[in-house]
Amino acid sequence: MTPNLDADSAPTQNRALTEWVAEIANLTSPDKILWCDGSEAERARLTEIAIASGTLLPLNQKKRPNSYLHRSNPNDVARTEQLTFICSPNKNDSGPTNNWADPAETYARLRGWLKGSMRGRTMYVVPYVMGPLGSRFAKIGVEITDSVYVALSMRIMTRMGRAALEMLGGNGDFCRGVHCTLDLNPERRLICHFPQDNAIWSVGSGYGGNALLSKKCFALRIASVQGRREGWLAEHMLILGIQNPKGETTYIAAAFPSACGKTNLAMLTPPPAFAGWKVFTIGDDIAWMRVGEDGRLWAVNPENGYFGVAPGTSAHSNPNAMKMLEHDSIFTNVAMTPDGDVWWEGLDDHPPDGLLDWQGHPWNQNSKDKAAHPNSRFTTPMTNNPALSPHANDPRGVPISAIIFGGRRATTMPLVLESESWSHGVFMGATMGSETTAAASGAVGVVRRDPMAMLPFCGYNMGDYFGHWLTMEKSIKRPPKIFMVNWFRKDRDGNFLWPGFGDNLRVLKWILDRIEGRVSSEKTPVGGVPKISDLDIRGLEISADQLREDLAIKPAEWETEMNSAAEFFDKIGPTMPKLLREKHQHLVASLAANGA
Ligand code: OXD
Ligand code: MN
Repeated sequence: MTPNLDADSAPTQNRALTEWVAEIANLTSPDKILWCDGSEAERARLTEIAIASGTLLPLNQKKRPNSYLHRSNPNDVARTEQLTFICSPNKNDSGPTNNWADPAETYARLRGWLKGSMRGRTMYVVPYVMGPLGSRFAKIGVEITDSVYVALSMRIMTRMGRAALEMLGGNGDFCRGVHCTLDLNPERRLICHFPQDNAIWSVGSGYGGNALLSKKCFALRIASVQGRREGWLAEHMLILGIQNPKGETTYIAAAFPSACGKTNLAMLTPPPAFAGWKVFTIGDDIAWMRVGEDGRLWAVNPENGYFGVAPGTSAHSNPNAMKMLEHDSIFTNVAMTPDGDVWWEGLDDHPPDGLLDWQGHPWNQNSKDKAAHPNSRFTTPMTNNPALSPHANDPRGVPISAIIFGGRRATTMPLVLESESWSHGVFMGATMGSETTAAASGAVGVVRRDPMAMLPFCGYNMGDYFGHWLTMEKSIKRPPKIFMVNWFRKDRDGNFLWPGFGDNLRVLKWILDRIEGRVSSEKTPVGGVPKISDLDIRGLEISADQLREDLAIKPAEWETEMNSAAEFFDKIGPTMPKLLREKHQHLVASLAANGA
């Protein structure tokens, strides 16, 4: 039986929305349509439904109130870049780094798959706002989904429900997201973006990065296209504020590929020697940045929660995260202890006896597989974060003084590197590479070019994206300084050269000193590096040799790096900005002059 599709039963006067919901309901034939209002009562109701169906397992409610475990289908544990498509009308608009499919053919194919697909299921209509309410940055999306896990997760990750419908009003536009899990068969799994229609269709996966359409699909792939059109930037960046002992706060945005420690950096706890310093989180994954009237770049975090990687999260690596996960969180694919708590590799050195692994099988220390999936996750509201910035909801955003690009690199990349100018910083971002991680399906630990950490998330031609970054210079009269960092360089024996985590504040402090002109940097062919004496290493056991090794620029390694960057630039082809090619040639020549 088709449910009541009468527009009068919808909690909105927006005809475009009610007609679209009716169209998708007619296609998918759900038993029920539920318009999510975002209320606490609704959360409780949906949680009961999820528990009854086995989608959520209650954790020990004394230890972790309102927290649940979700076990996903083992074939559905990470983003699937090979199944992710940009369906722009013109293939060149998606560019050589994205998969492209013809929009009309793709719509037809997906409609075929979705016909009657929600029979026996509830269709959740999830309206949401990205960005602080009342902000000029804010945008609306609506996700239709057949997954109660997705509906509950969207309530954590976005400003979901009534507020979105109020903002939408009778005529507002919105991103149309259709999500249907089908039977989770990888043969019928596709994540498709139609930037020209402000639309996303995601089918056959329940994994967060594929299924929470607000996140990678809207806030990066679709929004990057909107940002280019409207003159702003949608980036895969955390945003943090650093308060010095005088009480002055400086804001930094930083791009790192998935599972390279963005969440840890965004809520860093200063080392003991940094008494009086504080780090505040604005966001841990995505930044939307616009030029303000003062000529500075201002940023908001469009999200309202964190979808972070669990393994490696501990009282040492991220004490704030450990606090924020104490309640109101959904864990996905972590291990469960006999008393109904969570566990993952890196949480501590003592996996408790009697663990169930991420698939619910008994696990012990002799088991050959990990207890938690390497890409197991937590979903938690940002208000749980003890380090949340008082400006996280500020409609104006925060002014950005520095942009950092970072990768996971065992060699080549120094601890920190300063660019000479905006365009040189864009070149650094464009030539960035990183080792792959478990956040995407496929091989782990292979270096690939991942410019600005946006390779999987740029919704249009990457050459045009670089061009857009270069063009932004004209309107940013007071541009942030651009840096690169690498926390992951190793010595010859495979040991990390830098302790990382809270000690990364030492590097951020040097960056602040450079912004204020308090220290100088040493010029190298690839950018500026700190003088060892300018790095604040009070209370840190690290030798000058170790630091020198971590800051070393080795021309032969850079020659290999630039060869790989050249291959990438060639792959981009005609849209690759000439200015970046010239910078590349110039760098290769100066490396040769330095003995590469
Ligand atoms: C994420 C990712 O989940 O980048 O943030 O994969
Ligand atoms: Mn991410």
